[in-house]
Parts: sequence; C-alpha cells; structure tokens
Amino acid sequence: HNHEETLVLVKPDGVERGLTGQILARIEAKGYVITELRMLTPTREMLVKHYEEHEGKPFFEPLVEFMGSGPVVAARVTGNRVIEGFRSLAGATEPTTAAPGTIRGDLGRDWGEQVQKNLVHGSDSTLSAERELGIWFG
Ligand code: DAT
Ligand code: MG
Repeated sequence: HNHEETLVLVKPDGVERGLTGQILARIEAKGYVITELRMLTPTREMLVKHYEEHEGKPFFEPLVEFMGSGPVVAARVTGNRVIEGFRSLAGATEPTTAAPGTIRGDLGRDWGEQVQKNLVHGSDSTLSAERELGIWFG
C-alpha cells in the first residue's frame, strides 16, 4: 500500500461553495501529496464511465446530471494507504450521518433527496483508482 494513488474529486457543490481550498488543505495536512490537479466541467461521456458501477441504479441519472452541472476539481493524490485514508477523511456517503471531523460530516449539508451533493469523491480500491485516474488524467 506504499505510494498508493487515488482520484479525489471536489464535486460541483464543493467548488460552488468555495470549499476547494479547505478540502485540499485537509488532504495535505494528513501528509498526502497532490501530484496533479485540474479544474474542468466533465462531459457526460466521462461521467458515465466514471460511475459505470452505478449504471441502472435509480440515483444514476441525477448523479451524472449533477456532476456535469459545473466545474469540478480533480486531484491525483499519493501516499501510503491513501485510498482508504481519503475515504476515511471524506466520511460516510450521507453528510447527515458522516462523522464530525470528516469532510462530509463537517462541511456537507443535508440536501434532502439530493444525496449526490456530498462534496467529494474518492476511489474505493486500487483497481478503481487506476481506472478513474485514466478517465480524469489520461
Ligand atoms: P461514495 O461516493 O461514498 O463512494 P457511492 O459510490 O456508493 O458512494 O455512490 C456514488 C455517489 O452516488 C455518492 O457519492 C452519492 C450518490 N448516491 C449513493 N447512494 C445514493 C442513494 N441511495 N441515493 C441517492 N444518491 C446516492
Ligand atoms: Mg464510490
């Protein structure tokens, strides 16, 4: 797990609320290193690939639509066990139940049904990290 890489996305709600700096600062404070960074409004094609594991689920369309609604910040982040470590920093999927001290727990809002607005994405395995980094950084 040494020198692992993960993909972190600051989602459109995080960028719009001006939380990019705080989110990246938490990553750096933990000792992880940002080795690539870009801001872009992703295409639908990228998002369908990125979220292919969720295709067919009821939240898939709202998720893809939301993620393409504005600029996101994509980061390649490296460090020991960074995949698990960033998931831990991000907190549980739903901001309401995400623990205080986590990104979603401290900064995330409860937007009702719009669970997709939870500030960040982080890869969940080495395999998805490699796949997702290819989509966002080529
Ligand atoms: P995570 O982002 O914590 O890895 P996930 O991969 O299960 O969560 O889902 C991807 C995104 O889809 C998630 O960040 C928010 C949205 N989502 C997940 N479950 C949902 C649900 N039950 N209803 C609405 N949106 C959901
Ligand atoms: Mg996921």
